[in-house]
This record gives sequence, C-alpha cells and structure tokens, in this order.
Amino acid sequence: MQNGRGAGQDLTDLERALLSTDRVTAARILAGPFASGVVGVPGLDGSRVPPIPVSRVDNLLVPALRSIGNAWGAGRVALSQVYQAARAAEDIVGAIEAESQLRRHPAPRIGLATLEDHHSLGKRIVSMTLRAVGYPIRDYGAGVSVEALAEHAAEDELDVLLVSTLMLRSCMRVEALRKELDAFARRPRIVVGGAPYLFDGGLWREVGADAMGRSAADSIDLVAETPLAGAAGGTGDAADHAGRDRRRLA
Ligand code: B12
Repeated sequence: MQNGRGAGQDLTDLERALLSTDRVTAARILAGPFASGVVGVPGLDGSRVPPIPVSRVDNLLVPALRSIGNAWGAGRVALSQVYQAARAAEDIVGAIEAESQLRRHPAPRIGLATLEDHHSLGKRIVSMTLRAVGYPIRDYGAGVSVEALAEHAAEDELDVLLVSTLMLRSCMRVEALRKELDAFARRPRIVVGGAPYLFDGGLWREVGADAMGRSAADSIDLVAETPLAGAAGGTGDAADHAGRDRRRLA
C-alpha cells in the first residue's frame, strides 16, 4: 500500500493519466508517498518534477505501458493513444534522467542501444537506472543498425553491450550482431532485454546473447558480473555493490 492506496489502484490511475496525457497527475502517482507540494514536469509548466524513485518506474510505469499495449491489442484503445501515452511517459522519464553524483571505479565500458527498433523507452529506463547507481554509459540511441552498433563496440572497446529490442524482427537481428562481434579479438558481453525475451524465456540463447535482463533493475547485476579488461578485483567488487545498489533505488 502507498499513501493508503493499493498498488492496483495506482496502476489503474496511472494508465488513465497517461491515456489522457495528464503528465502532472502521472508524475504525482509515480512519486507516490514522496510527492509533496506542487508537482510539475519541467519543460511543460516550468515547475520541478517530484522525486520519483527509479524502482517505481520499473514497477509501475512499465506495467502501465504494457497494460495499455494489451488494451491496444484487444482493440480497446487506438494506436494514436498508445503513442500519446508513450510520449507522456517519455517526458516524465526525461525529467528524472538527471545524472547521479556517484562515480564507479573501476567500471566496465558499457554501451547501450535499441537495435533496429524505435521502441526507445526501455533503453532510456535502463540507462537512467545504471546512471543512477554511478555507471557511465555510452548510449548509441534507437534504430541503430547491426553494422553501426558493431562499429561503436569496436571503437569504444566495450566490455558489455546492452541491447534493447521490442519487436520480434529486431530481436532476431541479435544473431547477426553476434556474428559481427565474434570477429573481434575480444568481443563485449552481449546482454539483451525487451518484450520478446519475456514472452519466450529461451530466445536470448537462441539469438546468441550471453545474458538476458527482465527489467532495468536486472541490468545492475548483469553489468556487475561483467569481467573487466585488466582491472584487478573489478567484478567481485562490483557484484558486492549490486545488492546495495538495488536497495538504494528502492
Ligand atoms: C509504447 C509502444 C509503442 C510506441 C513506442 C514509443 C517509444 N518511443 O518507445 C509507439 C506507439 C511509437 C509504437 C510503435 C510501434 N509498435 Co509498439 N508498442 C508499444 C508497447 C505498448 C509498450 C512498449 C513500451 O514502451 N513498454 C515500456 C518499456 C519501458 O518496457 P520495455 O521496453 O519492455 O523495457 C523494460 C524491460 O523489458 C527491460 N528492458 C528493455 N530493454 C532492455 C535491455 C536490457 C539490456 C535489459 C537488461 C533490460 C531491458 O527494462 C525495461 C524497464 O523495466 C508495446 C507492448 C508491449 N507489451 O511491450 C508495443 C509493441 C512492442 N509494439 C508493437 C508494434 C507492432 C509496433 C508498430 C510496428 C505498430 C505499427 N503498426 O506501426 C510500431 C513500430 C515502431 C518501430 N518502428 O519501432 C508490437 C511488437 C510485436 C512484435 N511481435 O514484433 C508490440 C509488442 C504490441 C503488440 N502486442 O503487438 N509502439
């Protein structure tokens, strides 16, 4: 229970606020018990966004968008409404994307992209979550081709490449990405996430990924497990921190 309201009620209210593109109400619901005073979303009414715990983004905003997607699948809402709701969600995520003051040393070299797909929200939430716990991220954007992503990975000598895909066709492109990366002397670890992998639990292995994350919070542990090139004790330390990081985000 939050503020005497059930989580189910929060979810229903959030869906309603997103569908009516009421960003202020949506931000207030997401802020939950931490909301105080006048709540606004910067860039829309000049006021500040309430402090929204990153865990509420994973646990409330993501299910709300999925539920809106199901309503679309069932013909209860139009694609234009899904689009408007996603735009509202993006504005809120953009407003809370502030850089953390934490800096991790040593940290793996982390790259992130949405592969041949323009469903960019999941990537932004993963990026926001990792930045919030002090990991620097190279974000290559959305709709990135296999070839471009492989080039970035080579240039930046990545330790881990986080790949988000929401469409089945895009998620199958990870196979081609893996082939490109296999040509490297030392390829980055490939960690995937997004809706298709949630529907089919074995798909990440089939496409040649090294690991799969079910949520943005999972990315913390997955990054922490990544061996660092030449950094003594890096993974052990990082893994020890992962549990503390999850608590910090709660
Ligand atoms: C919002 C949405 C849109 C928005 C996207 C806005 C945006 N900027 O992202 C709009 C309206 C533009 C859109 C368009 C389309 N969409 Co759409 N969309 C959705 C919807 C409803 C929600 C997706 C979403 O944003 N979820 C919220 C995010 C935050 O969740 P998430 O991405 O899953 O991310 C979380 C986890 O998965 C994880 N995660 C994600 N990535 C990664 C990566 C790593 C490394 C890790 C560790 C974790 C991780 O962490 C995140 C946070 O917890 C889904 C339905 C669904 N069930 O997913 C359909 C869906 C993805 N869309 C679909 C389709 C078909 C389309 C269109 C082709 C529709 C059309 N006819 O035009 C277009 C194509 C766009 C394109 N070219 O890419 C289908 C895909 C079907 C398929 N099998 O391929 C879906 C599944 C709907 C459906 N049931 O049919 N869409």
